Amino acid sequence: MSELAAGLLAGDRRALARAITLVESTRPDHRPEADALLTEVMPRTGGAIRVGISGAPGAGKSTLIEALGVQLVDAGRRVAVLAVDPSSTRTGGSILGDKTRMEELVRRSEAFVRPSPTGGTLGGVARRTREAMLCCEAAGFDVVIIETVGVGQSEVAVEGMVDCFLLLIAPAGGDELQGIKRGIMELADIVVVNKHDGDLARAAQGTAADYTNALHLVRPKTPVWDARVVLCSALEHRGVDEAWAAVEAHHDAVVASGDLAGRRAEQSRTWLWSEVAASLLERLQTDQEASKQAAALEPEVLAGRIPPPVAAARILDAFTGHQPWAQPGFEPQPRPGPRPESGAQE
Ligand SMILES: Nc1nc2c(ncn2[C@@H]2O[C@H](COP(=O)(O)OP(=O)(O)OP(=O)(O)O)[C@@H](O)[C@H]2O)c(=O)[nH]1
Ligand SMILES: [Mg+2]
Repeated sequence: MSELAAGLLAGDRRALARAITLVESTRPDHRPEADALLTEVMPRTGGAIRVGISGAPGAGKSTLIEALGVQLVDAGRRVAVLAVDPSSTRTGGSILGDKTRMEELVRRSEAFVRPSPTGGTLGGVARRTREAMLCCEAAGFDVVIIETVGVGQSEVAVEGMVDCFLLLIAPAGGDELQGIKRGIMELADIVVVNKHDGDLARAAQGTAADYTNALHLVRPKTPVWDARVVLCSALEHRGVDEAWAAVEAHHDAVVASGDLAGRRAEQSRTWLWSEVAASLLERLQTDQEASKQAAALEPEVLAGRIPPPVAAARILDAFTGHQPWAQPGFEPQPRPGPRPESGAQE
C-alpha cells in the first residue's frame, strides 16, 4: 500500500489534504497515481452521511455549516466540509472569507475544511469533488458536507453526488419564491430558512410558510420522504439541531427503504458516464488527427458550408481512426450507456 493511502486510512488530515490535492490535480501525469489511490481506498469509502448545502450567495451556508459542524464534532462525529467555490463568478477573496467564517470549525481536530476549485465545470461543482468526498470517507469522516453557491446548475450537480440535498434560503420580502425555480424545489430533501432572528424573524416565518406550500406542489423524490421546511438562525445557533434532525430522519428513511443504496448506485452510473464523456473530450482535444480535422472543418462550419453534425462525425472519425459503420455488412450492436430517462432525481 502506498504511504499516502496508509496515511489516509489512518485518518491523518495532512494525508487527506495531500490526497485531495492529488485527485484534483489537472496534470495528466498525476492521474494514474490518483486512480491507484482511489482504487486502494475504495473499500473504505461510503461510510459517511453525504450532505449538499446550496443556496444563494449570502444565505448563510458557511455560518450554518460552522454551527452545525462544531455541534456534530462535539457530539463525537468527524466532519469534513468541501466548499466548492465558483471562482469564475466570484473573487478569490471569497475562499478566505469562507474559511474565516468557519474559523471555529477549522480549529477542531475532528474537522476538515477544504475549499475546492471548480475546475471550470458546469455549475461550479468541481469534476473531482466526488473523489475528494471519497478521500474524506476513507479518512474516517462520517459526515461530509459539500457547500455550493446556488447558481442554477450547481444544485443539480451537487444533488447528484450527495445523500441529502439541503436548500438554504434567506428570508426576503414578498415575491422571492418566484426567483426559485421549481426544478430546484424538486431537488430539495430539506429546505432550511435561515436568519430566523431579530428583524428578519417574521419574514423568515412567511418565507417558511411559502416554501411549505410550494413543496406540496412538487412531486416527492421518493415515497418514503416528504421534503420539509425547517426554520433556523445559524448566527444565534437556534434551529440548527432541528436542521440536523431532519437530515438524520431523511437518512434513516432512505436507508430503511433501500432508496439510499439505489440513489448511490444511480449516482455511480451517472458519474461513470460523465467521466467517460469528460475523458473522451480531453483525449479528443489532444489528439493530433482530430485537431487537424477540427482546424480544417471549423471554418467551413462557421461559413455555413458544412452542417455541424457532419463536421462532428468527421472529427470523431479522425479520432477513432476507423469507421466500422461504413463497412459492408456492419450492423449496429446495442451498447451499454447512460439510460436516456435516468435523470438526477430517480
Ligand atoms: N441575521 C442573521 N445573519 C446571518 C445568519 N447566518 C448568516 N448570516 C450572515 O449572512 C452573511 C453571509 O453569511 P455566510 O455564512 O457567509 O453566507 P454564505 O451563504 O456562505 O455566503 P457565500 O459563501 O458568499 O455564498 C454574513 O454576514 C452572516 O453573518 C443568521 O442566521 N442570521
Ligand atoms: Mg459561504
